[in-house]
Amino acid sequence: MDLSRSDFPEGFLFGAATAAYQIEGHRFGGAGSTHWDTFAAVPGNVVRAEDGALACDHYHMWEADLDLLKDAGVDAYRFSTSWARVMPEGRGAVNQEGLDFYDRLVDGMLARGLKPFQTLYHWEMPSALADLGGWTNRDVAGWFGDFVEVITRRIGDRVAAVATINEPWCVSFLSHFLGHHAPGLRDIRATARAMHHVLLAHGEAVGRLRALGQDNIGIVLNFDHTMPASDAPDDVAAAARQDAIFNRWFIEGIAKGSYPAEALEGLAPHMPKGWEADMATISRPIDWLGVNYYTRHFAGAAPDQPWPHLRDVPGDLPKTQMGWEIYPAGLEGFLTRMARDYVGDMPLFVTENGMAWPDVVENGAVYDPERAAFLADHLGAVRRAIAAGANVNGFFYWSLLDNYEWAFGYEKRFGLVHVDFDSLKRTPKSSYHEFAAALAR
Ligand code: IFM
Repeated sequence: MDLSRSDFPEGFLFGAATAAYQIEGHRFGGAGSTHWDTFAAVPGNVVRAEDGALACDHYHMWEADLDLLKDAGVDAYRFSTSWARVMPEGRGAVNQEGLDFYDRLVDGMLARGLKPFQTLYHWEMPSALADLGGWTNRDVAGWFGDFVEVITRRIGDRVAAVATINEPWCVSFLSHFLGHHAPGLRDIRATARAMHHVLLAHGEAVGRLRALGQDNIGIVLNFDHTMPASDAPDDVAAAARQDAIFNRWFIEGIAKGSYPAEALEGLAPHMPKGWEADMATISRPIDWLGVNYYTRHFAGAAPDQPWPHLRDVPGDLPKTQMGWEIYPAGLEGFLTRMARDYVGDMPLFVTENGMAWPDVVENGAVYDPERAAFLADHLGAVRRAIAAGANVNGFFYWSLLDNYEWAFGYEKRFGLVHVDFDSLKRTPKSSYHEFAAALAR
């Protein structure tokens, strides 16, 4: 990898990211059931019906995993704290074992010189709250706020930065409209409510965090470079609708206190009554914005289908194991677009970027030049965005470890470190070594 730290501004943070349910092993330590446990238990939802019960057993192997980060020479670690681990029923009783675990984990990061970047919700909706409608229930904002207070009182004094929600589009649209993620709904009314309530919960969390004296508060949004399938006006309009739903809804709610007209045209009839009054809470000021970026998509018009009248059209660039096109220019585009259209000089972090590849261990090693090239190309895009004036402060590779890739189970390998899901043995891939060497230069 032809890169070094000196290619980036002084103080630029390099890191790797994970999420609780994807690595910890949710059956350990008194965690409560989540909607992912029950979603995975239904045939057809998840490859081989796999769940996060064991995952990478990070719950027991966290020290070795933190050592991997330290040995890579990264500056920061993006992790999440599971709601259902801390409050097994989602509200009420607190699981002290869960709090103790995160307390040890944060101390372990600090002992290794790693800056803790915490995410408060990376998809572990406690089942007891899912029973009450989860993200479709307006009360979720208050339930989430209570959890935020409990975990922040325990570790907030030591985290370097905190994000409220990871990828609200996935939490809402992917999970309630497309049905690919838990709770697996395909219902536009549930979608509109989830898309609004997830932002309301974000705003509520910002308020609770500020009241506790917490600073460096952000949110992590995912973006997908959207292009029209052709120059035909119908396809151009379809791409604008897709862009509004995926890329604009959440950032406009937060940065401007409004939702894009192209998305409201289909969602407005299904929004909860009086939603407009929540926009002040949703647009409470934040301190930084996390950008997750993986790929691009072509959108075509599907006039014979209900709103949003969209069809996916495959592109012809090389693809990752997920079938996602590799398109680094999209990352540069979103970083500069966020700065230009929404957040100005506010610090931006690339909170996730990475690729899945069918890596195999051969003679005790994993050779993945594809990943190193992907990483170098996307870091190049970050450099170009910085040169164009975007205030990008850091980059987190997704993911440190191969892990539970949600509906794809353990099949898709995103890690810098290979995990054998039988023996749980960790094997740093050649991309890990190349990344470490670039950071040491
Ligand atoms: O694994 C996920 C992660 O949980 C959220 N962002 C995208 C990743 C890859 O699909």
